[in-house]
Amino acid sequence: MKSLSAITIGLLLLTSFANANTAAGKQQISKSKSTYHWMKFNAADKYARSKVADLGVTIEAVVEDYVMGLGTEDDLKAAKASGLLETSFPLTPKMLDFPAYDSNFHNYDELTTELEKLAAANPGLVRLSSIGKSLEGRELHLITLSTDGDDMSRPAVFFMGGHHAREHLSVEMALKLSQYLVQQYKSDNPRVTPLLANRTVYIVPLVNPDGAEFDVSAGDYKLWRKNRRNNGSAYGVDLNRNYGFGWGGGGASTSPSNDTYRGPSAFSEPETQAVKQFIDTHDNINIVLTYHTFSALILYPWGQKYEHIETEKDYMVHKTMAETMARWNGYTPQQSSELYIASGDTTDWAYGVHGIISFTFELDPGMSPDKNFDPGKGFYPGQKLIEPTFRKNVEPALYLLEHSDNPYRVIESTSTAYGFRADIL
Ligand code: 0X9
Ligand code: ZN
Repeated sequence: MKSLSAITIGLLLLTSFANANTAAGKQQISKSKSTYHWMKFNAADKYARSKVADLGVTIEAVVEDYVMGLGTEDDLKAAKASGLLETSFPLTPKMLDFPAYDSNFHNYDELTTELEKLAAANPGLVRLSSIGKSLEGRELHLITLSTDGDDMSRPAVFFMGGHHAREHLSVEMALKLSQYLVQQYKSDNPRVTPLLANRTVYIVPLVNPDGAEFDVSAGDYKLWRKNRRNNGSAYGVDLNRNYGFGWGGGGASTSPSNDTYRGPSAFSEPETQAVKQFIDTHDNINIVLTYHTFSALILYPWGQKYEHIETEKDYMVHKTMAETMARWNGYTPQQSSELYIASGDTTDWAYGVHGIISFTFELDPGMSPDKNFDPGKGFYPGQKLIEPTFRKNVEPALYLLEHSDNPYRVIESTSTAYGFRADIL
């Protein structure tokens, strides 16, 4: 199930990290008394990968019979005790620094300015509003693209980026998508113009602005993932473990200091509450796509269990759409739990509660100039990756918009093969 790019990652990971780490005397990255460790586990199947996810380690790449993960000092202890750990080493600043040439990424203020400009220059097409406020009071910006004042009368796709603080590339994807659709509409792109005349596009580029700001607040990266909830002993809730469908199941930590901390209760966080409230009140949303980084994957429910979606036609729609989109972006399409079990994520909730066809894209990892995976760039892949990653993901976004009136159209041609009757599609 793994893509070639993932295999390339595997070949490069160990040598690159080993080399980086032999440069003696490098200061280790510290975060709240913790050092981050890169870990390589023997985990040949989804069951073993789920065991790793249950350790609290965040899984960052799946490579043949191994997974690469990231965790704190405490996570490393648990990893050693698990018997699955093969190697590990601490990350160095050089691996994490945000180089000066990456200034094309947008921090919160820059993102706000771009969205304001887009809305001001395109009245009647673009509306900038907010789905709520983050814990620290930042607006959770919402761009609505609709040629109709009543955006809820048309079928919609809801795109999100930035659930995880350090996944800045996902924010750029959502921002660029809003800009691209507007530009193409205005230049009468024969595909985009009719599309925007018949659909509503909702885009929240940055679900976790507090975390993203914290991640870049000191002029370098902090490798931060969660929001900035003060849990007393530690900071942050993993917003992608905080949604309320199957919340509290596997692959989510009960420990506040852990990177996959699920929070004290489902929807305990204002950011996930805002997404929930928005989706709950917009029943024209038929498809959700949430951008993350980095593994080059297209994921769909279930993530909390190994079983397929029980309703066969829903399973087939997810599978068919994921496989179709994979032809354009080259990612690997699979059920989320094929990667590893994780509970409380966005797509399980959106599909589980609302029946919305829901995808997680894990965007591209950073590549070194010789096209090999560069572990130092995995989390911070460099601005050169923004444009090509966006380009390969335009077609999937248009495809989702085109099918948002009735996603089940994608399986009509296979309906006989799967025993469906036309009237239930
Ligand atoms: O673990 C996550 O939240 C996502 N990966 S990330 O590296 N961006 O953190 C993947 C979520 C996929 N869902 C499940 N496996 N349930
Ligand atoms: Zn993520």
